[in-house]
Amino acid sequence: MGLTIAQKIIKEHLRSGEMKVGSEISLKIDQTLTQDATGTMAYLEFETMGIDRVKTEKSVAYIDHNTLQSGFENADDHRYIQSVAKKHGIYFSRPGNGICHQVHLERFGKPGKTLIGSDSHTPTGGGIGMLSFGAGGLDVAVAMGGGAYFITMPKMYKVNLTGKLNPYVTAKDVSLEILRILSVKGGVGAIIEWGGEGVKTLSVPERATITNMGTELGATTSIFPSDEITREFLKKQGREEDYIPLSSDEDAVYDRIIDINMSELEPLIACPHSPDNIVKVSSLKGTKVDQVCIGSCTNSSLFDMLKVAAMLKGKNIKDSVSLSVSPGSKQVLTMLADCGALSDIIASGARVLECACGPCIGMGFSPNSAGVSLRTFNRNFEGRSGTADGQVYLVSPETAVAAALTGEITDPRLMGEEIKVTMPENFLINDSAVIEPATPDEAKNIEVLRGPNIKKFPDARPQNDSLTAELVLKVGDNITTDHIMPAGAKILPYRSNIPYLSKFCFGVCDTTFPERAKAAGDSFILGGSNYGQGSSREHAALVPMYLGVRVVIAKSFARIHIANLINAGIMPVTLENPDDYDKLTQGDMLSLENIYDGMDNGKLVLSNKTTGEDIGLVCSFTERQKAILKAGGLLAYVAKEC
Ligand code: MIC
Ligand code: SF4
Repeated sequence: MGLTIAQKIIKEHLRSGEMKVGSEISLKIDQTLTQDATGTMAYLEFETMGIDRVKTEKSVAYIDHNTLQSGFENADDHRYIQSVAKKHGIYFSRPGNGICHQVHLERFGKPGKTLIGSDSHTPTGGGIGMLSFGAGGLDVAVAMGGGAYFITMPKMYKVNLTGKLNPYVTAKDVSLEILRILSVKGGVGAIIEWGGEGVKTLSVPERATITNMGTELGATTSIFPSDEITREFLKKQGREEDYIPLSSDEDAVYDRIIDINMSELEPLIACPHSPDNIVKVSSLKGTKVDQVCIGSCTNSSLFDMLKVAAMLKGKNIKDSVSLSVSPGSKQVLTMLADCGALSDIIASGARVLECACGPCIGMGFSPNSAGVSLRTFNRNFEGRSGTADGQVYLVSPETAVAAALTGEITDPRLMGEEIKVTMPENFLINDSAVIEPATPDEAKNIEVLRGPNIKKFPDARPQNDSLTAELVLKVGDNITTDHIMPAGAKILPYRSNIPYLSKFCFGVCDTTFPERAKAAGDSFILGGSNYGQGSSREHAALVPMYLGVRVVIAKSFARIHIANLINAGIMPVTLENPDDYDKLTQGDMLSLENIYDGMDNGKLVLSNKTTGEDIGLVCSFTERQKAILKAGGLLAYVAKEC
């Protein structure tokens, strides 16, 4: 039987397990990346492991999320990451060099290699045929130390692309179309491979937009073939030697095939507050727009920015609209400046922000009260923009510019003739903002610089054989990590200070949660389906762990979050019968007995002491996961193993 692209890469990197859907496998990891908001914690964890030098082929530490430096906290974290990177063999991408996924694609990613990153949009690397996964910081720390990365062997989905995008219809619309078809849960447990004749019409940045947003489907990752277009991209980046061809076998078998005819697509838009809340742009015609933001790891390539500049050239944005443009990398910004396109953007009235995540993670540029904000980003979860009642829509750069120029949601196809941009012969290569690690000899004398905001990593506790505790919080379906542990300008600087961060845990749902959880001592949380979707931030597990949460019960979980819960020593269990969700009320006293036996049998009985009812739970863990939970989290487990 033939193999898919992902299966071929998995086969080459398999460290343990059988490539059987649903069973646990572990992979050798060639490259890692971190960003600052998750990186500080990941490097603290790496240091705890006591390994001198990373064992990967390449590890890169990016500073791109927390760049406001509104106090000493961010600056201290940057300094810590820079020094720890230098000492331990990690490349350091300075603040200003760009968004991790954009820079990694341009400068470091390689087809056929494996990459894990402490950021959920790491699958962007699939745009050049790299098998890349978002993971919690602890998993990245372990991979840097040479340890394998564990996943559940995914199903294989194929999206068969035919046709060709029409003018003003873009790769972003392809991403939104697949979200419309599959929803934010539709990719869970699957790798999405993009194939078919249509693939040849898409450039690497367009492919990367699509693999980037595969994260919003809940997919394990997404990947494109590596072909002549990939070779051309790498050649223009001065690294043709990194190219290898990669395609699926003719007789590869897929669990599901989805057809998308790109010629039939039209501009789409994701409405508040979920990336799968998709309608046609034309159906919202005339909706007044207050703010437009262009950028993020989804749409900040040179290709995107040149199109934006071409549409804005010689025009002024509407008085009522505020427009921000954040180029994805120093390379993109410099090339925009060199060819004059940056001047066209500035002249239109746009505010050019630095090459960083910025508004995407609520680091400034929050919309006005109840403001309508059109963003070329990948997430529009409630409150994420920093304005609690902000109405965020996700769109392509073309739809974004159309709104900025007209002041209302406008089908970009009405904006006149097709825009044509000419991509340069070569990209401008200048890696001056990437600092190389020290040699092993030099490293001995490098001091790691820690600021006062870096607090001790909280100790996880082993799961005991029984637990009686209160259900401190009951929440609904599709709870995101932005609900559990919000980000944004006010909170993000404290990512290395779990005690402080804990004051904001679940703030979007219930501001009384932190106090109540602390008072309860041990506790349970109950969620609906797809609990923990969204980011890879392990803080969404570490902070509840710090507040005493021992078990999270849900109808179903998102992939990265379930791994983060186990790594933090919190036991994730699912309801055997999802309808039993209604039999549990916040405040109920719950009890679990014989937890260890239950872990072995895959089943537990939850006694609701308040109502007297018993509820069946499924707890299917691998031997390794059981050992992690019993040890009190991954760090304790790794320490025991060494
Ligand atoms: C996000 O887009 O939500 C983030 C911020 O990039 C997160 C990482 C984090 O919370 O630091 C992600 O996607 O993993
Ligand atoms: Fe940064 Fe936004 Fe991309 Fe997350 S989704 S990495 S915050 S640009």
